[in-house]
Amino acid sequence: PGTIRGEIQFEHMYFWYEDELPVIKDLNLTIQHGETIALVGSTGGGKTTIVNLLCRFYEPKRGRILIGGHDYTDLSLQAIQSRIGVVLQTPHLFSGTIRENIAYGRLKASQQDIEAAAKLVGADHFIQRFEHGYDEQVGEGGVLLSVGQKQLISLARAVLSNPEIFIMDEATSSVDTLTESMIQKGMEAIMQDRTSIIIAHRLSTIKTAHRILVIEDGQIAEMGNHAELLKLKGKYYNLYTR
Ligand code: DGT
Ligand code: MG
Repeated sequence: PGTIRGEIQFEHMYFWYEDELPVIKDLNLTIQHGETIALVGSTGGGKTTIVNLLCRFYEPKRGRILIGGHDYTDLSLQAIQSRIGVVLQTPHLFSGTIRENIAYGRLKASQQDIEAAAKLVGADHFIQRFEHGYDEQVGEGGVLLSVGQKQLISLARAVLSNPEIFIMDEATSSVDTLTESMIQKGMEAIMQDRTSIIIAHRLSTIKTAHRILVIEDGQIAEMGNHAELLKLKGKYYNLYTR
């Protein structure tokens, strides 16, 4: 008991948006507590939809999702979202300072914690260069920042929330590869002992995942670790060597 804290299960899950075209088709998957899963696959395959469902922005049309062994529709929305730290494919900042955007309502967060989170994700160096540092205004929706900077601030926000489940949907897609490789170790430390789901088109960032799932047409087309999938010489191999 108590060992399935961050376990996630998808049971015979189906989903479609309002146009009713099937997007997720009979997804069955158990992600162990502490496991790092990577979702890859061609555009439109359903990866972000899986994240939307897990955060309960939408609910499954058929089948169910269990978090920590409980059907998640029995949990409150707030309970679910407080257990999940998510960096969305399109990062959302609100008008305010960098500090406020990282703290995101966590009124008790100290400057030290905020800076530690920013350092871990490689955001601290560009924040320090602003005239007002952490007190710099980001503008409406973060217009005064680049997409990569917004991504790193969202990442720092997710890190600071210290979640049981950590989800990154193309979280560093607009960050330069040097910064990305510099934060790799920090990100691995975050993912250690948490259930983590990473989505990335840049496959170098997901090589170390425990399991990689190729999602095609709303289904799991291939599953295995990096070495296993390369040996298979299938879809993952084609994505990787393309
Ligand atoms: P990506 O990010 O381009 O690699 O693609 P995925 O794998 O994240 O795909 P996803 O889940 O965004 O889209 C799966 C399918 O669902 C695709 O046919 C587009 C469709 N879809 C996504 N979001 C919506 C939505 O809000 N409304 C409707 N009607 N369809 C959507
Ligand atoms: Mg997506």
